[in-house]
Amino acid sequence: MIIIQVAGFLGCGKTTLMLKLSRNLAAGGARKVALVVNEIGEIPVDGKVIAESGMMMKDIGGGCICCEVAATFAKTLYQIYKEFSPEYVLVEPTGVAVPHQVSLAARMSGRDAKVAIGPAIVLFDATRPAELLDMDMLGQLVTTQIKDADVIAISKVDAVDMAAVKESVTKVREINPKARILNLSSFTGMGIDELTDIILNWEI
Ligand SMILES: Nc1nc2c(ncn2[C@@H]2O[C@H](COP(=O)(O)OP(=O)(O)O)[C@@H](O)[C@H]2O)c(=O)[nH]1
Ligand SMILES: [Mg+2]
Repeated sequence: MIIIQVAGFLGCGKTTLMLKLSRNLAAGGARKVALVVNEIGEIPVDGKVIAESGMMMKDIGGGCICCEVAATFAKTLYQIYKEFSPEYVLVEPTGVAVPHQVSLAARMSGRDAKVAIGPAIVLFDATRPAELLDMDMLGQLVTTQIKDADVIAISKVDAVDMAAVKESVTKVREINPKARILNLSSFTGMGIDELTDIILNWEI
């Protein structure tokens, strides 16, 4: 069971991407995919939509899965493994979560749930690069998220021009020289197949 997190600051498009990506990964039922969403006052996922497409979804509230409710997260992963045994679990942490801590928390369910950690995908909202990186506290958080990423998706590229996309790419590249960077729009579908291929071919 491979755990893939879709991280990034509040409003950058995580939930919207998770829905598209999970469908793509599931490939009409060819693969089993579960979703875990950790929400603290964020826009909830429509559980009915998920259930209809044969996937499993768990919602964890009451704190952050990388700290306060890490144990609940680990238990939830174990439960998913026992009940559903999917190939992939897509995890949406809260906007303030730090990817390596989420990975650590996922490992806590470890041996029992036969968990392997897949790529940490971090979204970077192309519509507000300055806001995300230049403010003091937020800038530090977003910088840490970017540093922790295996894959950085410049999100909402449909809403900005190419120059703005390039500006975001340059900024995140400075912070993380190693991560794979791709352009994403969950509205047009751009980047979704590429992201799916990255996940399917990821070497654990
Ligand atoms: N233009 C554009 N807007 C998007 C895209 N993906 C999400 N959004 C919008 O961004 C807002 C936040 O999206 P959401 O998925 O809830 O972000 P989250 O807080 O990171 O889970 C919503 O109004 C979405 O409709 C995209 O690819 N393009
Ligand atoms: Mg969300």
